[in-house]
Amino acid sequence: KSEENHIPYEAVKAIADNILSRIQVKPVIGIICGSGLGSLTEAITNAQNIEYKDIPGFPVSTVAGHVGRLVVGMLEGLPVLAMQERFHYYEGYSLIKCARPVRVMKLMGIEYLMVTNAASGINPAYKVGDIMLIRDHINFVGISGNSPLRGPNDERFGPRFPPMTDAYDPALITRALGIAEEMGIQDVKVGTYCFLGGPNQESIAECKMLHTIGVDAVGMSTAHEVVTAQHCGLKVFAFSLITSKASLDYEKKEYANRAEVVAVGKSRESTCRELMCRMIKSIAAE
Ligand code: R1P
Repeated sequence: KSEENHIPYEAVKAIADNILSRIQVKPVIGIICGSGLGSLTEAITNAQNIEYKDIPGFPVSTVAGHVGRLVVGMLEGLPVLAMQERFHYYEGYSLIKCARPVRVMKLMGIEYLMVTNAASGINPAYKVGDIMLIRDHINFVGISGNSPLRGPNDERFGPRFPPMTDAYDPALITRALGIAEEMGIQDVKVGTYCFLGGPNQESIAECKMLHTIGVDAVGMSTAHEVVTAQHCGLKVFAFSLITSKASLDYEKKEYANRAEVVAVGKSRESTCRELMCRMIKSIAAE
């Protein structure tokens, strides 16, 4: 039950203080690395690693191959904290628990949240390897009432009914488009991400429905983190790496698999890392 994982403000603060007491810097940027994108952390200098299992009150990743640690250090002149990697609803945690690290970041003093994920392209114009800047989301898990904000609302985090307009900061998207152009990234996309519960991949009929309602890419994460970040006033920048193509046609079936996700992540890791670094550099220059 969601309620089981609800912890009070003071307990979130205790986790934040525990981490702060063990690190040398005070991060202002939080990064959540998507599947296959853990190498984003390789750009962090003076890196200090803390395993999730060594942080009292922190969840622990259960996905095979996931590292499960915080990487704290400097990136482009700013102190950052990166999650390598995240918690998914399908792992058995409530959304409240999956998104708990976002609140921990907030109480550590973090101001910006950079979110990445591996997603499947629903938009027929999308190709495997494309980068999609996320402009908005459709939170299928949340629409029916399963929200990381369910339960008592503590105003110290944010209001009971937070708006989701501009949850993905429009100015950061505009800036990223300029950076992508400078980098020569071919055909960067801007689109709508859809969060489904997983862990099964989408059926063909589901993909056709998602296409009809305006989804560009689909995955099993991100929206609950962004809802939580928007609630507590973090500025969010997010992008998806398109690691597979969804099937929209019974005559052209696609069979997404985990190895493909990891391989595409590997082939695009340096581009994703550079985009992230340049975004952080631009924030440092603000
Ligand atoms: C599927 O291979 C996994 O990759 C994506 C999907 O959501 C799913 O968890 O992971 P991230 O969203 O964490 O990148």
